Amino acid sequence: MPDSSAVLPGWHSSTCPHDCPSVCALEVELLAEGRIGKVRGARANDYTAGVVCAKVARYAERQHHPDRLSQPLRRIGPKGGGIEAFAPISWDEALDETANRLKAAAAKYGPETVWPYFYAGTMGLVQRDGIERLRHTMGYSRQYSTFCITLPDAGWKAGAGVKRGVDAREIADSDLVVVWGGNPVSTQVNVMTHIARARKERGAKLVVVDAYRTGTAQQADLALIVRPGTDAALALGVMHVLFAEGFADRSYMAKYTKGAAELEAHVAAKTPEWAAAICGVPAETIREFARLFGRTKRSYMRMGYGFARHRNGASSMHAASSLAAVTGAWAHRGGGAMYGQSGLYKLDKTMIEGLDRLDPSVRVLDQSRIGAVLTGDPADLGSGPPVTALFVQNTNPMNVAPDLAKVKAGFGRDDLFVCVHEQFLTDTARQADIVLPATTFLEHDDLYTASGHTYLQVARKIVEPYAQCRPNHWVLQQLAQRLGATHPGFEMTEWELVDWTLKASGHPGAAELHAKRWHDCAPSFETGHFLDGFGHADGKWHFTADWAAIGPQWADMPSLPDQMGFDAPTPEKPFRLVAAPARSFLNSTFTETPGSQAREGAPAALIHPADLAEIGLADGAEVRLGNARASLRVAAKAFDGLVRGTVVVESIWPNGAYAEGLGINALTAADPGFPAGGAVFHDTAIWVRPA
Ligand SMILES: Nc1nc2c(c(=O)[nH]1)N[C@H]1C(S)=C(S)[C@@H](COP(=O)(O)OP(=O)(O)OC[C@H]3O[C@@H](n4cnc5c(=O)[nH]c(N)nc54)[C@H](O)[C@@H]3O)O[C@H]1N2
Ligand SMILES: Nc1nc2c(c(=O)[nH]1)N[C@H]1C(S)=C(S)[C@@H](COP(=O)(O)OP(=O)(O)OC[C@H]3O[C@@H](n4cnc5c(=O)[nH]c(N)nc54)[C@H](O)[C@@H]3O)O[C@H]1N2
Ligand code: SF4
Ligand SMILES: [Mo]
Repeated sequence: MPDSSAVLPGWHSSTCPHDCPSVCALEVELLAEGRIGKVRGARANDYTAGVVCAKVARYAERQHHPDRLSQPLRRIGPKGGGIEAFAPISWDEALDETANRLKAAAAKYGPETVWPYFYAGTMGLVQRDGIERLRHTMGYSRQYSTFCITLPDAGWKAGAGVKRGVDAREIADSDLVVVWGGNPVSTQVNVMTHIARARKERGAKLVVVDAYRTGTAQQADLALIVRPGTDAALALGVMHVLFAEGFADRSYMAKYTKGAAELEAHVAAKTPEWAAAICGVPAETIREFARLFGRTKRSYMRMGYGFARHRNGASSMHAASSLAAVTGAWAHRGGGAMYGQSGLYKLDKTMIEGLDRLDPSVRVLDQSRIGAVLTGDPADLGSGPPVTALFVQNTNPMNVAPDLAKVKAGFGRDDLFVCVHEQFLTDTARQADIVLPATTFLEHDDLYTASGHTYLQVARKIVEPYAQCRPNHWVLQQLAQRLGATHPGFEMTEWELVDWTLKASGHPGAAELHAKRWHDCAPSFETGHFLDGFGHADGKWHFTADWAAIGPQWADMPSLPDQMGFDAPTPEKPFRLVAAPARSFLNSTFTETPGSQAREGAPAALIHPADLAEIGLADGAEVRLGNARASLRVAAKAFDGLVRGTVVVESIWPNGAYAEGLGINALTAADPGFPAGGAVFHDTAIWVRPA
C-alpha cells in the first residue's frame, strides 16, 4: 500500500468499524474529488459475501454530512444546547485547556477523580482502546465495560468455558438454524446470507426465538415469541421433551458434559405446560420445536445478545445454549452453537492499552452506572474521590446509558469538567465543556477482530481527515505530551501499533495482512466443535454452572438451568418494555443520516391491540410509558406479534426525538445483572397510560 496521501480514485478495501458482530470486509469507492461514493461488501470474503447493511452502503451520507464536527469547540452557553451554545477554538487551546483541567482535578482529588470513558463507536482496536493507555499511565479511574457483552459472556462461559463457537460459515451446512434472542435481519445481516444458502441448498429450517415478531422472525419457519426474560423456562420445557422422548444423546453427554444426570432429573418436572405458563409460547409449539431440534443433528444455534439483557440474562444464556449439548449437535458439521468468536484472536494488547502500566489497586467504576457515579453514589465511588473530570471517546452515554435522568443530573453538575471527542454533536457532546472533532474510519488506520466471524482485518485511511478532525490516537498522543504521560505506545503511529500488536501475537504483520486483506483465525473442525474439549479445566460443557467463579452476585443463581426472576410486572406496572435495536440505526449512530431517518420515521411503542383496547386507546394514539424513574410520550402502534403485556420501542433515538427531551433509557434501570453485572436494557417493568 503506498502512502495514503497517494490514494487514488477507484475502489479501496476497508473494514466496517461499527459495533456489529458482522465486521464486514468493505470495498469503498473513492471519487475524484476525495469524496466517498458507494460502499459495498467484499465478494471475495466468504463471510461478508458481498453483502452489507443499507445504512453502511449509504455511508457517504454520514461521511459528508453537513453536521459533522469540523473544529474544536468550547461551550459558551447552557449544557444540553445545540451548536449555538459553542464557540470555535484552536486545537492548541482545546488540548491545553483539557490537559489543564485534568491536571487541576487530579491535583485537588488525586488521579482517580479523572474518568476516561469510552465504548465501541469504532471497534478498531487502536482508536477504541488507546484511551486505556492514557488511563493506566496516569492512574486514572478504571472502567468496567458493562453496556453490552457482560451478561451474555457470563452465561456463555458458564457452559462453554471460553468465548468461541462453531464457525458461522458452517450455517450453510446446517439443516436447522435457531436464532435465539437476536435479530440479524437488523443487527448483523450477513447471518441471513448464510441461512439463505442453507435453506436453498439443503432445505434447512429456521427457528427464531424473540420477544416480538422481528424482521428475522417474519422469515422463520417457526417463530417462538416469548415473554421478555423467560427464555430459561422455554429452554427447560424443550429439554424436558428432549429427555422424555429419546432425543438426548447420552453417549455425547457422558463424554463431553458435566451434570447431565442432575439436569435430566431436574427437567423431569419442567413440562412444556409448565414452561408455557411462564414464557407464553403454547406447549404444543414448544413440543414441535423440541422434536424438530431433537431430530436434527445438524442444528446450529446462533445465540443473540438481546435475550441476555435482563437481570437473569446470564442464566438464560446458559440455559438456552445448553440445548446443543443435550442433543450432541456439537459433534456434527453445521451443528453446535455460537455466541461470539472473540476468544479466537488472542491478541497481545500491551502496547495499545498500556497494560504494563495497569495498577490493579486503582478503583474500577461501572460504565453502565455512570448516572450513579456522577451523582456521587457512595456504593459506586467506593472509598475514592468524586469524579470531577470526564474524557469521553467513542460513546454517547447521555443517550445509550441506562437510568438516563440520573445520567443527565450527573452531567449537569457545575463542578464536573467534560471533554468529548466525537464525529457529531451528540447528546453527550452537548454536555461537554470542550468538544473535539474526530475522524471516521475512512480517515485513519486500524486493526479489527470480529465477534461474528473469524477474520482479522486491517484498514488504512482512504481520505484525508475532514476539516480539522483528528484520530483518537493523535488526541491521546497530544494529551499524553501535555500531561507528562510516557509510554512507548504514544511514540508510535497507528500503523506501527497495528504492526506491533499483530507480530507480538504471532499473526502476519500489518503490511502482509493489508496485502492479503484478511487473515482467518478459524481453528480446526475438531477444536471449533470442542471435540478436543470445552474451555473448562475438565474439558466439559457445564450444565451445572459455577457462577461463583464468574462474578460476586451468584448466591441467588441456580446452578442448573432454571427460570430466575427479573423486573416482574406488578398491578402498578403491568407491562414489560423491550428497547430493541432499530434496523436503520446502530445504537445511537446513523440517527443523523437522512436515509436512516426516512426509514425509521419517529419513535413508536409496539403494543398488542388487545392491550390498547383495554387501555381505551386507538392505533396511533399518543401514550405515556413510565415507571418510578421517569415517563415519556410516544405514539402507540398496534402490533400483534408479541405476547400481551410486552411493549417494544425500537431504539436508540436521540433524546430530542422525544417531546420532553429524554429518550427511552430514562425508563431502563442501571441495576447490574447477575452474577457479574451488565446492563439490563430489555428488563423494564412499566405502566402505559393515555398521554
Ligand atoms: N435502550 C437501549 N440502550 C442500549 C442498547 C439497547 O439495545 N437498547 N444497546 C446497548 C449496547 S449493546 C451498546 S454496545 C451501547 C452502545 O453505545 P455507544 O458505544 O455509545 O454507541 P454508538 O452509537 O455505537 O457509538 C457512540 C459514538 O461513537 C462515535 N464514534 C465512532 N467512531 C469514532 C471514532 O473513531 N472516534 C471518536 N472519538 N468517536 C467515534 C459515534 O459518532 C457515536 O456517537 O448502547 C447500549 N444502549
Ligand atoms: N441495526 C442495528 N444493528 C446493530 C445494533 C443496532 O443498534 N442497530 N447494535 C449493535 C450492537 S452494539 C449489538 S451488541 C448487536 C446486538 O444484536 P442482537 O444480538 O440482535 O441483540 P439485541 O440488539 O440486544 O436484541 C436483539 C433481540 O433480542 C430480543 N429480546 C429482548 N429480550 C428478549 C428476551 O427476553 N427473550 C428473547 N428471546 N428475545 C429477547 C429483542 O426483541 C431483539 O429482537 O447488534 C449490533 N448491530
Ligand atoms: S452489517 Fe454490521 S459490520 Fe456490516 S456494514 Fe452493516 S454495520 Fe457494518
Ligand atoms: Mo452492543
